[in-house]
Amino acid sequence: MSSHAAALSPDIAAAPASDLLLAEILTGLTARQKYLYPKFFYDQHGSELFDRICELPEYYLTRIVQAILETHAPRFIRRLGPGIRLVEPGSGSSLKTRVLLDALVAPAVYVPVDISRSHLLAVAESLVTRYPCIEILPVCADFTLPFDLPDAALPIRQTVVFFPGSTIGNFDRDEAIALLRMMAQLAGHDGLVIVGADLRKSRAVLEAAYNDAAGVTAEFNLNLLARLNREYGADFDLDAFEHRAPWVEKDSRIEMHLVSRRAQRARIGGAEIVFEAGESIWTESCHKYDCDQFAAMAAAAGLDVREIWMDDEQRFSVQLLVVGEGNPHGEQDN
Ligand code: AVI
Repeated sequence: MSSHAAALSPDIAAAPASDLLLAEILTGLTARQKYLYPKFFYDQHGSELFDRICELPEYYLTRIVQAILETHAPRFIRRLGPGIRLVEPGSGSSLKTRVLLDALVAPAVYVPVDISRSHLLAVAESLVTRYPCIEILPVCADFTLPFDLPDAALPIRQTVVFFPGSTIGNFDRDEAIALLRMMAQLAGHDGLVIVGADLRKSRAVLEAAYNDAAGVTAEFNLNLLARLNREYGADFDLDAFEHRAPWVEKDSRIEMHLVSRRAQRARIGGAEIVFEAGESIWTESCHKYDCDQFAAMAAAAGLDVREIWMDDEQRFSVQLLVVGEGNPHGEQDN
């Protein structure tokens, strides 16, 4: 192993300005069906709550993805050899990444990309200590918008974009295709995109996963409004909203909503938001796929499925995608 000294990027890209975010929030809260983008879940507290969700007995996803990665990823990553740049959009606590980081052949570079600056920095600092032979270059950015990859000190031979945790399912079809296209572009010529896609299963299992008995998912959902109160001076009454997450069969997704328990008004950024009793803010969709459907989406983004890793019961899939022939990103240099 090389003894390359790891370093935090000195100039982490700026997070999106809060007035732009407020404009997005107000657009959502004044729409006919009120909505907020799921990216707003992930302030420091929201990221901690999400980590707790991942430990819940009902939330099968994290454990299965982890088991799939542990079974398949190390050998695969070692075979790629040195000079890999591993880019992880929405890296969070980088927990699933460890199995890849442990297997990376030095010298290598890890680029965690996350919207929560404080969480990103805390995680990056602990990674520097844990992986002294890997250059850690955190980027604070909204990964749904184009962002630049930071320069690495080392020559890069191949880029692997790692997006394992089913977050692709939090986007509708067109958005998911656009995101896959952006990942293909980041991966560039000869690059790889590794994406987790949760598979369709029974209503009972799915609804339990998003309506846990301990109420952590409800707290995660409500933290959105708490965050608007903390950061944007809003005055939402948290007790006047309730978490709901039904499985919507025809759209193959769990829909998360915050339902107003009564007619009420809330103020944010100089605007007044009016709620009828029973009206909801749609906060997240969690799409579940079958493999053919996912392959069609990947193809629409110019990516071909090279391999699929699954658990024995075929509850979750990790898809290895390569830039397809005819995709202009295949011609691009990194
Ligand atoms: C981040 N994403 C993959 C989670 C999911 O399962 O769709 C977000 C989540 N929402 C509620 N629980 C977990």
